[in-house]
Amino acid sequence: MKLNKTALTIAIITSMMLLSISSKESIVSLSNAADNEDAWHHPLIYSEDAWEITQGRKEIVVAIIDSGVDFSHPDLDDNIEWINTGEIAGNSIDDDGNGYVDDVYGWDFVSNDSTPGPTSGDPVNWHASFIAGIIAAPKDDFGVVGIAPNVTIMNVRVLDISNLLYSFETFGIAIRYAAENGADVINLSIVASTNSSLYMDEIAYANSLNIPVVAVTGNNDFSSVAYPARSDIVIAVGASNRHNEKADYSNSGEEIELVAPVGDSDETNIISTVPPDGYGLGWGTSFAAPQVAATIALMKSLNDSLSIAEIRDILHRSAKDLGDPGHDVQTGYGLLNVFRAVQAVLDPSILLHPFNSSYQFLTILPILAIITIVIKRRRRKL
Ligand SMILES: [Ca+2]
Ligand SMILES: [Ca+2]
Ligand SMILES: [Ca+2]
Ligand SMILES: [Ca+2]
Repeated sequence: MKLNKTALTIAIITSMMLLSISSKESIVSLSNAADNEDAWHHPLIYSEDAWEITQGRKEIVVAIIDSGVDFSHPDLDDNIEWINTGEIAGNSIDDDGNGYVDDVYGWDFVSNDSTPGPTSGDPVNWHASFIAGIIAAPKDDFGVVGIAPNVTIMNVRVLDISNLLYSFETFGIAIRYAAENGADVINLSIVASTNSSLYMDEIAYANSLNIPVVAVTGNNDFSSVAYPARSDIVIAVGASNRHNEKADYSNSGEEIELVAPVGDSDETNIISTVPPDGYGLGWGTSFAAPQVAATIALMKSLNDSLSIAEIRDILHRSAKDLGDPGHDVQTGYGLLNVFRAVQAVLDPSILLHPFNSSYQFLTILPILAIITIVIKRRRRKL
C-alpha cells in the first residue's frame, strides 16, 4: 500500500515536470507575404531608426532553445545560422571535445542528434522558425525582416513535435550547451510547470558567463508570471497589442520587465516565417521575448562587454512607459524601444531625457555651442 502511494506520488510529480510553449499559441498562415519588411510592429519599437546605428554583427549569437529552426526557409538565410567552427561534420568524432559528436549546426536534445532542424520522420514545428524570423530574418526587400537582421542564430532543439519536453534536466543541459558554445543571449519562449534548480542553476551559470536569458511571462492572462521568467535572473517579457496596451492574454506580475508588440488574440498579429517556405500571423508572448533578445543582440553588437545589469538598466530606462506611471504589473517598465536602447549603448546620457526626437536635437544645440566657444578660445590663445 505504501509502495503504491509512493509510486502514485512519483507519477504525479513526473507529470508536472513539463516544459512547453505557453498555452493556446497559434498561427494563421498567409497565402502571400511578398514584402512585409515594414510590418506594423517595427514602427512601434523604432527598429528602423535603430538600423541606422546597427543591424547587428555576425559574431553576436542568439540561441533559440525551442522546437528547432528550419533554416531551409528562403527568408532564413543560411548566413544567419550558427556554425560550430571547431567541429568537422559527419566524421562521427567530437572534434572540439564539447561532448557532442558532429554538432556543426547545434544540437537536437529531443532525438539526441546533430540535426536540430527538420529531417524526414522528425518533423519540426513552426514555433522556433517563427521566432528566428522575428529575430534575424534578412533585410532584403523580401518577406519579413528581423529586429537584428545581421546577427547569428544558434539552433538548440528541446521541444518535441507536440512542442513539449518532459525533462527539466534536459532543459538545463540545453541551456548549458548554448552558454558553453558561444551564445551571447539566450531566448526561452518556453514556460515550465514549476521552478526547478535542474534548469535554474544552468540559467545562473549562463548569467555567470555574462549571457542574459530572456523568457516569456505566459499566455493565460494570469496575475502571475510563469517560470522561468518569474525568476529575478531571467528577463521577463510580456506582449502588448497594437494600441500599446497589455495584450489580452499576456500574464501580469511584479516580475514583468518589458512588453513588445504581438497583438491581442483577436487582432492582426505579428508576421514571421513559417516552414517550409511561407509566412504567418502568430500571437502569444513567445513572439515578444525574441524582440527583446534581438535588441540585446544589437546592443552587444555595439559593445559586447556590457554587463547583464547594464543591459537591463538600459532596456528599462529606454522603454516607453505604459499604463500606470512607472513600473507596473501589466507592462513592466513599458514598451521596448529598440532605437533608444541601441542609442543608449553609445551615449547613456540620452536616457536622462524623455524620448522625443526633436527634444533630443535641442539637447545637442547647447553642446554644439560649448564646443564652438572652446574652439574660439583655443584659437585666441594661438
Ligand atoms: Ca562537438
Ligand atoms: Ca565531427
Ligand atoms: Ca527578408
Ligand atoms: Ca507604467
